[in-house]
Amino acid sequence: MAGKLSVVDKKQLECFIQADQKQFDLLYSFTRDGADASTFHQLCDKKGPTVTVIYNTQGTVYGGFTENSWTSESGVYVRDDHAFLFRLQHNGDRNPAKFPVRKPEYAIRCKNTHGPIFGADINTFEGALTQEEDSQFTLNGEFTYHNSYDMRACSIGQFSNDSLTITDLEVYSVSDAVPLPTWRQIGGWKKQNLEHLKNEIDAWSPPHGIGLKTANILFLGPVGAGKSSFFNTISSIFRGHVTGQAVCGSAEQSITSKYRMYRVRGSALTEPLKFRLCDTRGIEENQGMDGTELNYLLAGNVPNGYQFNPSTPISPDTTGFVSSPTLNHKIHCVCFIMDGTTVSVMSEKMLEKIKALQSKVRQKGLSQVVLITKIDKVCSNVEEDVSTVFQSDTIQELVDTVSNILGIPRSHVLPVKNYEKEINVRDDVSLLALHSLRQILRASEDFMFNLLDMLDDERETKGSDSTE
Ligand SMILES: Nc1nc2c(ncn2[C@@H]2O[C@H](COP(=O)(O)OP(=O)(O)O)[C@@H](O)[C@H]2O)c(=O)[nH]1
Ligand SMILES: [Mg+2]
Repeated sequence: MAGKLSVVDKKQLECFIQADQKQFDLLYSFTRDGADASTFHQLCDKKGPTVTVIYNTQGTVYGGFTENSWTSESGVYVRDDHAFLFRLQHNGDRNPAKFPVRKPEYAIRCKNTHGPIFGADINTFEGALTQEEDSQFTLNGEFTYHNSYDMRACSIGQFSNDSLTITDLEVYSVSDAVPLPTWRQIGGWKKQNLEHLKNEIDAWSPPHGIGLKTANILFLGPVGAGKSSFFNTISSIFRGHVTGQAVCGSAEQSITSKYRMYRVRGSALTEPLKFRLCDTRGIEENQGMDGTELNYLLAGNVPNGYQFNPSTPISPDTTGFVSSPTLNHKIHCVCFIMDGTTVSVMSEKMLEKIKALQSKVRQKGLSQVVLITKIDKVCSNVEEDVSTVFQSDTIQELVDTVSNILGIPRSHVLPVKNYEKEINVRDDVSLLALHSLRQILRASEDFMFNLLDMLDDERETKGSDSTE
């Protein structure tokens, strides 16, 4: 049994302990082993650093950490300068707080007849407790506050609801985690890595010398792959909350039928970033995007906001058709967006269609990148914690498969999880999405540098012609 602590809670505790990565192994729990002080000592004594976690019936999760081992003494206090009490959830909501030890000489108390005791503050239970109806337990210890721990302005109600009715008490050993091997390095998953990426993308602009104001990135992929959602994900990161500017979803009316060259900005007042994400209708086996339409899109003939019409394909006679597009209208990089849950079982016909579109992109000398979406549905570890993506064998295999199917180097095949059911932005989701976006921008730079080379060559040729 793995215990009830979620990945997010474990990360929060790592942050409280001020450690990089810790491994939490469940030593003891009321529901698994029975609420008995002697069992607690049998399973938890001499185990080094531990965390005791209490879950009450009101959805509050709190407890204490000690670096020292529990032992079966007759009631001795053990000094611990790094012990602390903590709260993870309050009334069902995440509400983390750390309360450091104030009198370290009284940090924990080891008593063979009792469960975990933190200072003169939390005395959990004594002897054996019986499980009540509704699988509850009532602790028979005593909670008195502001003794050995600095509770700051937190009242007993804000800490534990002043309630001793709980659903479980767990003790985990806390040890240094052995990092799993990763198959792709991205330079860290910390908040500062995210901020760094955000600043880098914020400051990004096309190379000088070709007169380009923005990079135009076209999303191509089957209906429902997550094209509109990827734009929303990027927009959410810069706006600071999950947004739904591009309509997405699987219902008929939410399927994209307009061509939109979206700009990304932090707020209505800030300057847009120097790239546009171009969302278009999806590829379908028998209809949707075709080669002619794609050529017009790549060349920059299709006006922003153009409504696709299945019965009359776009042509130079279409209202708004941009007949003399400049480099600023053209597409500079194509990003294929594939649904990670279905890509390995794609029909032959769909694959043929995508390959035909790919060859049009290649003919224009444009860079291609593939995003694999919905990786949360492919791997449950990734669903809980996106920062495990490059430790997942399943995702690695998926990247290999897509790279083989589409003939695109693995460095240009990027797994992402879009914001979809979330209300708030999450660092792990944002970091992976921005990392992918940076790869896309770099791919668009490849095309721009080729263009710059050509322009330089032309200038040199002209220069040498005029000096002859
Ligand atoms: N779980 C999950 N769902 C996603 C992800 N990306 C998109 N979706 C969902 O897939 C559906 C289709 O997405 P949408 O962006 O409209 O696809 P589009 O047709 O390519 O624009 C929507 O219901 C999204 O919420 C993802 O990374 N994870
Ligand atoms: Mg869409």
